[in-house]
Amino acid sequence: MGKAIFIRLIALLVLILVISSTVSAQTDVADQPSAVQLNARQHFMDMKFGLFIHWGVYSILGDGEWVMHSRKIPYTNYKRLADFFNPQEFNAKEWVALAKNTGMKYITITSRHHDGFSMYKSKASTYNIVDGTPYKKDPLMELAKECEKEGIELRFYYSLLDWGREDYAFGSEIKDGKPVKGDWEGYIRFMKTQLTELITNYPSVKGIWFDGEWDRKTADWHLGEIYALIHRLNPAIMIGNNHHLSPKPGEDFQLFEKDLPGNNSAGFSAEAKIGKIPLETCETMNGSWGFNINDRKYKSVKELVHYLVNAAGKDANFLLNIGPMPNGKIQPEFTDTLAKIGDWMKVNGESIYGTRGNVIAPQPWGVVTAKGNVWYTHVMKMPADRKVTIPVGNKKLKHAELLDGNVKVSFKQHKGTVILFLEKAVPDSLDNVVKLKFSL
Ligand code: FHN
Repeated sequence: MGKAIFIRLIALLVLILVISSTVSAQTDVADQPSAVQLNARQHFMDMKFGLFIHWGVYSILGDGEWVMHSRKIPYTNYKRLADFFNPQEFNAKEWVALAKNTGMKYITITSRHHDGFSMYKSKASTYNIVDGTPYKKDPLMELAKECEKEGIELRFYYSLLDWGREDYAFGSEIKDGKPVKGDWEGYIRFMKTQLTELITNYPSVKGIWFDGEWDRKTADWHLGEIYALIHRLNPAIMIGNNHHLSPKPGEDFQLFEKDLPGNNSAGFSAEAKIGKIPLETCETMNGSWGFNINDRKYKSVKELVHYLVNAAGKDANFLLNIGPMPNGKIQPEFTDTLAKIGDWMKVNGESIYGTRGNVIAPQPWGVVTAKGNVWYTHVMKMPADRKVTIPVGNKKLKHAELLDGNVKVSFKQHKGTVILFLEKAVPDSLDNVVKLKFSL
């Protein structure tokens, strides 16, 4: 072989290597999060409180979003619900104002749940609210515009699982990483097209919240490609996946369902080790995600405020769910409770927003959140002697006051602890927040 040919061969080889590494960079998640992603994560942790919305054609039957399964409705019959879905009273302004007045900083709404119905205008499936219902309008577009106007972040829930599509072939056995029936590659392509629509047609969207991976634990979901696609389209979008497992490469926040991180009280998170990315926990206002006309197990204002505070104490955001009615209205039991949570947030929001948790382990009386040299002691269960002892190490406490009313609190610092004397606190208050200012 001549020297010139040899050099050409080497050059060709180098070119092939460069091209293949570029291609893999486009289809795989990056090893390290970008600065944009890291910023988005910090901002997300600062927001702390969001509104989760489960809304779809299932709301017509008033029995939750799993009604097709619980009532054993064949998919061909279930699909006809779209013919009656006409939420004339939906008003994006009212929904965004509700979130804002509750003290929430973001909204995560179902763009498509397990029934496969798209709540937005999708070219990839006519089974969507614009092309498949008498309503003919796109509520997600209206929400996106209103959220942008009001400074509320918008995020989309997206179901990986689909009960109705032939390419998904729900119920099929999985062999070698894919279902035996259906068209797995076709289904993955379909999802990529829909996600591209959601990101490019709603450019203000800041997060994608996946769900349903647990339906096919042994399938190859092509998540690396899907995550890389999302971050390529918009690096600032945060990806979370409710797979109930430890975080996977490419994910920006870890989700916990009906569960404070580390507690596994709902039984979903046995396999989920807490990772190094931001955390979020979601919970329902009664017992249902989608509208359920019979579910009257409403959680009290106190329970929900405590959930938010305990989540913040564990460094997690709280995503509180509502299931709007089929007419687009939100039931008064929810709006009343949310208004009261909003009142609490107006006084105490400073002890939640922008704070970080895991300052000290949760105590019998409550938790601590912190912002630099300021700690917020959340006394949710007042000790009978009205004294609270906080381990503070070698930090020097300068000043302590009740956040509600700025009432000075007396204290004693002793051997690595601070003892607060809370005789001026209201014992049955939802949460007596004591602001502690330490010296620098
Ligand atoms: O099956 C869904 C359910 O309908 C709902 O969307 C919740 C929300 O966290 N996630 C799934 C169950 O894990």
